[in-house]
Amino acid sequence: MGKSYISYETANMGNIKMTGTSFRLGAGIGQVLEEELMDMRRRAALLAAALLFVSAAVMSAEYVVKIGHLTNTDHTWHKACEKFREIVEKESNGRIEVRVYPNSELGPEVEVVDGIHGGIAHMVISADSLANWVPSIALLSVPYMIRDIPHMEKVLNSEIGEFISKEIIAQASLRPLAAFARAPRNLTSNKPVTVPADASGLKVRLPAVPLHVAAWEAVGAKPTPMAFSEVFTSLQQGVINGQENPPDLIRSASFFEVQKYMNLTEHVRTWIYLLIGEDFFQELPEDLQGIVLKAGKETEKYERGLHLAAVQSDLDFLRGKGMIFNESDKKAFADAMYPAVIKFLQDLDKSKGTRLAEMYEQVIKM
Ligand code: 2Q2
Repeated sequence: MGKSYISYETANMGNIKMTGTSFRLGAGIGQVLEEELMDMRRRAALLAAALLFVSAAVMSAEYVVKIGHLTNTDHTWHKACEKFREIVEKESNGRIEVRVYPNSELGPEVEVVDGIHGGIAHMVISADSLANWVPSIALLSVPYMIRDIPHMEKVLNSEIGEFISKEIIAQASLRPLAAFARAPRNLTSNKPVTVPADASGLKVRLPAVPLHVAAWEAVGAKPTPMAFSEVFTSLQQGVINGQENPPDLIRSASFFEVQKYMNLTEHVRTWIYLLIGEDFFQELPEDLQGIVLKAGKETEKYERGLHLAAVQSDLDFLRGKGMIFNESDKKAFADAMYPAVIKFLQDLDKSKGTRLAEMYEQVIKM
């Protein structure tokens, strides 16, 4: 055996650059040295494998996407975010890593929006709470406008739906990737609320959305806007004595533990978006943009299936938890809210140049 020379090549493994040691051995080496040499080779191979393993573990994705939302992990929104994560991580071969933060862990909805604008968060589930940025989104808060899911889909896919989507990109710098259908909002309380007069003086928590406030003031309630994550404790402590949300969120946040009545007011039906920060989206290379957009569409389909299955089971669950379902007089609530709602839309049209009163008329004719 002549001059032997082993080396392992410079290995470039993610962040770790490793240059191999070379061993030079003289001629005329006997069996012992030969064995030693084999041993060295084995050790070198083992070391290389170990380093490769370590580097794979510390190798970070090119992009990390943080999604913040307000439901628990059993809710369809969370499952949808998990689906989005799966698709995006797989399709991008790990170039994008998605982290989902449920239960407002990344902050309440509007704070996540602020976080996206500040570059520390990337995605959120939101809609009418974007009213501060996007005046036209008030359309999604109009009570007794959307009748059912087929009607919702018609509106969403109409020119009006397209227009609102574009406004969200232009004015809130957020891009809708998916739209999730929502169950109708119901008022919960510790006394039955059947007609508007029953809500008189009721301290009702609302999301900080001006049109919701106008509608409930018209009914005679005392609206108290606050973040969703504070509602449970506020109900428990009596800071408020009612709140209104779709049954799935009443379930997700365990409001049934502190609210006895599910008043079937069914006052707002709408949808909610899975949104990504537009600046962040524009930073992504085109192929990753395509993956994100496609994943959004798949997530929408997946969530719709889960949602349709959840609507009845959420009601059954809440009944099982002892909530008393109370038939509210929807016509009476609609009549009480209508003048204030129309005036709100007209005022906004005047002050912000929106066309909401006209859009409302179009939507109810669809
Ligand atoms: O009560 C809540 O906070 C939610 O149901 C909100 O309606 C929802 O988060 C919207 O504010 C969406 O922007």
